[in-house]
Amino acid sequence: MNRLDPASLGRSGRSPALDRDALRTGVVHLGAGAFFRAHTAVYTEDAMLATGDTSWGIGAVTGRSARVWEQMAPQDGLFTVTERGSGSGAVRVVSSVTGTLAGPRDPRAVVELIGAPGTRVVTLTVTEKGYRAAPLTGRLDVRDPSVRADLDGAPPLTSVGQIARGLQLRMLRDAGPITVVSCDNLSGNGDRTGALVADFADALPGAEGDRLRAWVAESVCFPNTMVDRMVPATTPEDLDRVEAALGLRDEAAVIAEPFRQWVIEDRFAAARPRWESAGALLTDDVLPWEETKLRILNAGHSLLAYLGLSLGHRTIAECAADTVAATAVHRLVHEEALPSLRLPEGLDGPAYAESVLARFANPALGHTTAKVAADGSQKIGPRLLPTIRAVRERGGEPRWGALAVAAWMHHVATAGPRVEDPLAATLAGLLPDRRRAADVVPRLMEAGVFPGELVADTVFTGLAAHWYELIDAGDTRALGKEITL
Ligand code: CS2
Repeated sequence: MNRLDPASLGRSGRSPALDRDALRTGVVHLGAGAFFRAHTAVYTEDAMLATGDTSWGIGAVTGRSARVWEQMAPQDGLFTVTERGSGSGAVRVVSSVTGTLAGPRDPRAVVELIGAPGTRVVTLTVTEKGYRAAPLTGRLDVRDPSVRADLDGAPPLTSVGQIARGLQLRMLRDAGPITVVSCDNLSGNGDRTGALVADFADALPGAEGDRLRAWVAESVCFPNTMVDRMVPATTPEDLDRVEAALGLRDEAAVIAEPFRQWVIEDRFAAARPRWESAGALLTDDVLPWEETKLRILNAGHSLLAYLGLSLGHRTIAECAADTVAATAVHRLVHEEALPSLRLPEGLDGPAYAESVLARFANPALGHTTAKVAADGSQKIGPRLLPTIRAVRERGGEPRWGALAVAAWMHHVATAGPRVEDPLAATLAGLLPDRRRAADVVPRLMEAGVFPGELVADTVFTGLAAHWYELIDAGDTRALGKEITL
């Protein structure tokens, strides 16, 4: 079977939606994984199609694994998105990527691309852990060996290093202002990225850092954004199904739910794609959107994944169909998350929450609990802790937030050193020999994930220990009784 690329597509009587000869690279994207392909790349293609302005082709930079480069580069950046769920559509060929760079193999080319005068926007989806920030402070972890190497002048491999060195090149060449758009699930993701770049500059020797910092303050914007689309990992069966539908082999195919959303703070240092013509919302107040999505969708997702794993479920949809897990997530979002939020203007909170729960139940998506459970040490903070703190500030008991934390701890204790988490070694090192609640919960409270005030809060830690015990006992009836009470 022929591989998807512009020529094979042409031979099959079709052509990419965009005129590839007219495309210029205006955007550099760091972290060209499945989410980027199903979200940012689609919005950018739609914006170019709607406006006819083809100067926003994307130079896509892959992360640590060479796999993504091997998927995309031989296809000249073409790939497909297939929607699964109600109203699911055909296999769509996306053509907004103009080139694919393997970040680890070609770090100098990444810096060069960010420094190119035609580049006016950098977008990034590098996941929570990709920022190399300490979970509790959000500051750049300058003791991390890769961060250190980037600071010492090696061709940069970390995302913050790539951005900072790219900006430095723009400064030196006078290539003009640029906007860096973080699209990861962190609250205040743009502000955080800006602060990390400033931390990087501060850690550079003397005048070099001062100069970079001053130029960035003057010439770079870091708008906050909220991104949303559930994108599972593509499976070999998915690839075969796409091949059957397309008539060509697409190794870079992605599967996604039909829903997508992007809310972007309208704060740009230079020109940008007209993403609003592709359905994005440009606004000056993104924080309520970010917080609402993180505390309802992402927090609910994490609770379903951790509790679901302890109940033996493989997919999020199976969890959503399980009365015990579904009730727990319903109670987390309605009883604790919603009352803690400043909602975006005009958004009906309970209706939003219900629409999110309905999306979890999408049986066609095949989103696995294992994928959502990954990197918990980086996800608990932005998703769950603000809700838990808000409940405590009101003098309440954060039952459902504590259940999510306990379920995460149980997952960590069960997986041991095999847990998929950048802090895996630290977490495994903290685990006591005896895996009882009284031993595990206080130890994992010291993982650097929970702030001192929560570690010292016996109402919170007591609830976590209680839930941990119930989960660990494996008595689903007893657990169900408490949750549905
Ligand atoms: C998920 C997110 O894997 C996870 O942690 O909660 O990737 C989620 O699917 C997206 O944020 C949805 O927009």
